[in-house]
Parts: sequence; C-alpha cells; structure tokens
Amino acid sequence: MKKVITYGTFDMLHQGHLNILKRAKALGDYLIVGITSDDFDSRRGKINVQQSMMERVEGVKETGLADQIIIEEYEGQKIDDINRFGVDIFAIGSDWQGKFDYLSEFCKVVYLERTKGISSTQIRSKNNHLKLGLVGKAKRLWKIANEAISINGLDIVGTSGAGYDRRLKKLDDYSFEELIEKVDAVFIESDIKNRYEQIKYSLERGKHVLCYLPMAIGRSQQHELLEIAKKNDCVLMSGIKTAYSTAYYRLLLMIKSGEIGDVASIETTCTSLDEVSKIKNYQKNDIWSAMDAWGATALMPIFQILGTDYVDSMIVSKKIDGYFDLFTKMDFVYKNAVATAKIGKGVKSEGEMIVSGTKGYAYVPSPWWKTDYFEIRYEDQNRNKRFFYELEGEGFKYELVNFLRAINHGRTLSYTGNDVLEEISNVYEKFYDGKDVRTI
Ligand code: C2G
Repeated sequence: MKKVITYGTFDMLHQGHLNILKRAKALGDYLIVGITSDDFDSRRGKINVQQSMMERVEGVKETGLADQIIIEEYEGQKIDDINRFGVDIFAIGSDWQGKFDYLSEFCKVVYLERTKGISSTQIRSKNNHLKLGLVGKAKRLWKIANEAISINGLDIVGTSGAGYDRRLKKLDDYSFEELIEKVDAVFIESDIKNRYEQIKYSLERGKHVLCYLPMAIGRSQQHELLEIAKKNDCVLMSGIKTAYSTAYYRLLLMIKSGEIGDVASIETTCTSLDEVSKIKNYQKNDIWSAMDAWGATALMPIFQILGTDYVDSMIVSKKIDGYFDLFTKMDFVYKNAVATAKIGKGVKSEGEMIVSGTKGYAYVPSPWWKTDYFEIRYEDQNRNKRFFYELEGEGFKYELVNFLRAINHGRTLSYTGNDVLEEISNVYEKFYDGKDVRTI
C-alpha cells in the first residue's frame, strides 16, 4: 500500500484545497492529511485564520478524501510523521516549490500544481471586508494604524480627534459623528470621560466597538453598554491588547488548569515615566495619569484569575493637584488570596507580574503587558519551564484579528468576561469618587 501525506491549514475549505487533496490521493492508496493546530499557525505567523482547528478538521473530513487526519503541532513534525506512519510520498502545493526538498531523504517529495485564482486570503477579504475608524489622540493611534495595514479585509477609513499628525497623515480626520457614518466598526482610545457616550452612540447605530478599558465609569454604565451591544447585535470588546497575545492567553490557561496549584497572590506592576515638567502641565501635554494609563491593564489579570468577588480593597494614591496620580497601589483581599496592582506615571518600577500558587509560581518579566515570554517556577528548579511565543509588533494585530473574528463568527480565541469589564469600571468609579482612596 502506497501512503501519501499532505499538510495545510485548510481554512474555509475551497476548490483549491479540494483539488490538492484529490491529486494527492491519486498519487497512492492511502491519504494522511496533517492539519495545523491553532497554536502552530500563530507561531508560524499565520494569525488571520478564521476557523478553529475543529472546524477545519470537519471541513477536510467532509470531503471524504482523507483516510486519516492528524494534527500538525510543531516544527520538525513532518519527519517524525513520515517515519512514524511509513509514508511513501509527501505532497504539497507548488507555492512551496523547493521548500520541502529536505524531506526527500525520508520519502518521495511531490509538488502539485496550485489552483490559480482562489485562496483563503481572498475569501477572507471578500467576507470580512470591514471599515474601521480610529477614535482618540493621534499619539495613541498611530501604532494601531500601523499594525492594521497587514491585516486582510480590514480598511482604516479615518480618525476622529487625532488632528494633524505626521504619522497618520494618510488618514483623514473627521468629526466623531461623521466618522461613525463612514464605518462598520470603531477602535476607541479616547479620554475616559468621553468613552461611554461615544460607545453608546456607535452601538445605537449598529457599529461594532473595540475600546480601551475602562469603557465607562461605574458598573451600571458598563452594564448598560453591554446590553445595548447585545440588543443591536454588535460586538463590544475590550481593547487591551495584552489579553490577545498568545503567551498571555496560554499563561491564563495554565494557571486555571492548576499548573501552580491554588493561586494565593497576584502582583502586577505597570509604570511609565514622563518628564516632571511635562507632568506638571499634564492637561496641556495630554498626559494620562497612572490610573488612566495603566489601571485597567494592571487590574485585568487579577480579575481574570481570581474573579471579582473580593471581600475587601484599599487604594492608596500619590497625587498632584488632588487629581493626577503619579503612583497608585490597589490591594484586594479575597477569601483565599490577595492581589496588588501597582501603577505609576511619575514613579518607575519593575514592570513584572508574579502569580504565586501552592505548587509554584508564574513569573512574567518586564514589560509583562507585552507578554511574549513567561516562566513557571517550582521549588525544585529542575522542573522550571520557560514559554516563548513570538509577539509581532506590540500586539495590536492580534486584538484586531480577534475583533474581526468576533464580528464574522461571533466568537474570539481570548475573551475578557463581562464581569471583568464591569468590575474594572467599578474600581475606576471608586477611584474618581475618592471616598475609599487614601491620598499621600
Ligand atoms: N492550495 C492549492 N491551491 C490553492 C490554495 C491552496 O493547491 N489555491 C494548497 C496549498 O499549496 C497547500 C494546501 O492547499 O498544499 C493547503 O493550503 P493552506 O491551507 O494555505 O496551508 P499552507 O499554509 O500551505 O500549509 O508546513 C506546510 C503547511 O502545513 C502547508
């Protein structure tokens, strides 16, 4: 019996895939199809895949052409598979011409002609062509605009509030209402006090929203926004990019699956330092305070891991003008754990995250909010494990791709729960209200 093997992502299965599977099958008697796992794809830079691995497996199964389906999970697996299954022929599309010659040491390598005029990329851009507007100050928007360029099916049509900025010069700046009329969706990273109204306005007109946190001040306003989104069939998603990096997402899964035992403590630190003279004129210089710039990011993992049912909390803030916090420390006491978030704008510290558990701890080095690497450490150092998942750019790409996926398929790979969004808004309300805040 002649065994043939072929590999692919097979996203949104199309005629080109069918042709290659048929041709591969015709080369022998038994066809093995290796389908990439979601992780493997994101590691090799294919991050815009629309279907989950299970859906892609189903797609290939339905063709009835595969005698066996396996999952491709790591670099170098092809050699293992060929030896393991006693494969005679490795077949792949001609777009890979020459790339797999190294396998000819193990079996025959055949490049099959690729079907012209069709690709998953093309189908994706036809299906998901989305017009996105950016709302906020230019300084904060140009990075996201930059990383959005390489995403299929996403067009940035303009900005609002950005004014003139060299780096965004190709984009026109509109009034907020004008921009909303032109788009299908918006990314909002405006001043916190404007967000609630902007989100409400957008959702009521059927536009999807990706917004930095908090989206609103206070639990009830945040809840109201989520309800409006539901009623209007719109996606309303957290715009904190950290949540969408593969490493961060894996870290959360690992902690939740008990890798470090029961979590007893979480510490997150996020700081950035502006010049003192600039900070003194923060309004004129458009500088966000520690809480406005970092609060939500530092709170996010705490509420995602420990939940939102803490029994006690304390906020201590070092402020200027009674408003602008240079440094804030937020402590939370849970029934079985404690958590601390330290954030600074006029104070600098080590930007790490440590999650301590009864079996070991997770350590994410600075800057943890751009998570690409973390360690799980144990009492016995020999058991320590290191994890690295490459992060392209600053990670805006991953959040935009998840946003697109949520709009097109009603789901995302990483999802910040509504309870987390509401609790973050609640902490901001307490903070601005000042009643429970000790100022030093
Ligand atoms: N294909 C084709 N014609 C098209 C599109 C795709 O013949 N119009 C072929 C590809 O050449 C490949 C297979 O269909 O052999 C699967 O394509 P993709 O899903 O795009 O997967 P790819 O990224 O090529 O994965 O390590 C190698 C990878 O596993 C191959």
